[in-house]
Amino acid sequence: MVSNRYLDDLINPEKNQNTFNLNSISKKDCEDLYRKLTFIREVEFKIAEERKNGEIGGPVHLAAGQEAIPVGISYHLNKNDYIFGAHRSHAHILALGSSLKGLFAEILGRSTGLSKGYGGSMHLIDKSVGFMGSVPIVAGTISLAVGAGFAISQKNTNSVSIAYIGDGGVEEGVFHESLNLASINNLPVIFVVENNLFSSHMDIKKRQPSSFTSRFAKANLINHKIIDGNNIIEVINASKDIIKETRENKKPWLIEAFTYRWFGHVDWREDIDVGTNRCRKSLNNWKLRCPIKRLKESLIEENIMDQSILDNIRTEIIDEINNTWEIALQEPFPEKNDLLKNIYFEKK
Ligand SMILES: Cc1ncc(C[n+]2csc(CCOP(=O)(O)OP(=O)(O)O)c2C)c(N)n1
Ligand SMILES: [Mg+2]
Repeated sequence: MVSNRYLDDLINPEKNQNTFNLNSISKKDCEDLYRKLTFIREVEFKIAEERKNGEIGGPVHLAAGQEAIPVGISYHLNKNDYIFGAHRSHAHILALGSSLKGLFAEILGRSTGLSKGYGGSMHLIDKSVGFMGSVPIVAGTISLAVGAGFAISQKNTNSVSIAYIGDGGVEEGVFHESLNLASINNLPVIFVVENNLFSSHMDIKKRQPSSFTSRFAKANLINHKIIDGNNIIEVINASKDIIKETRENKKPWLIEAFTYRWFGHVDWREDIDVGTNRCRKSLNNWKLRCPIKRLKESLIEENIMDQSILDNIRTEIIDEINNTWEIALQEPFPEKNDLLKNIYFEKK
């Protein structure tokens, strides 16, 4: 039974700024996690910068601040699982090990991009790592994840299907229908609600009678767990048993992970003056709850790695990202004649 105090702290930006207990994770994994989180954060910063200076033509939805959720969940996934994202999915596809060059090329509309340059930032796919797709239509992939759950159940394999959903996505009818179908059919689907307390510029307090969306799991007799999405260790530990149980018992779960995005809804601005209750004070407090800062401080506190090693790793990562960006910029655009190629079915 989780205490109300714990739950209140999860949505209070002034709480949970502490370091982590790293006992459950090996030294090597600690380093890997730091690398992965830092890599994804710096990729998002690079995209923000290139969007700002006009190199990227289309909108980008950035997840800086929210990285611990996909990184922690992906820790237990493999390429035989089925993972579905939404409009803010750069972190999710990278956490699964997809190609950075493929992501950059896609965002730049190049033919070597993950969706051959036809989709841009919100249309990502890489089946080789289990990522089955992301779309801009809010809640658009939840029912597809349930479909994958049906397929797993028919084939009787031990894969799982993951649906990443925003707190805004929960407000679409298809979310509720999907929970119902997954529950009644005992499907191995894990609904991961990334509750960043905002849908575009609207605070959840103005939209819902409660900030906790996991109550909808209860209504459908689905087990659920509520966690601090900015605590990488908590995400890893909580999702470990849930993913294992879902593989074995073929029953859905819902994880509600609280977090906050550093940028505004779309593109590079912080948007602290846009929307309800988004202000400098709460953004600053959420930055103190940063999953990377907390991991870094924990690694130093427990003498696992020191500041200079951590800083060198970050510098190496930034160099790699900048080099990959330069390579992606040289990639070709799709051919004009191919524009209609993947739209209409053509009989061979
Ligand atoms: C069906 C539909 N309705 C509205 C929109 C406009 N829209 C795009 S993103 C978004 C907010 C979604 O919020 P949430 O699901 O919490 O995800 P977050 O942006 O916080 O990651 C909205 C309303 C849309 N793309 N699709
Ligand atoms: Mg949201």
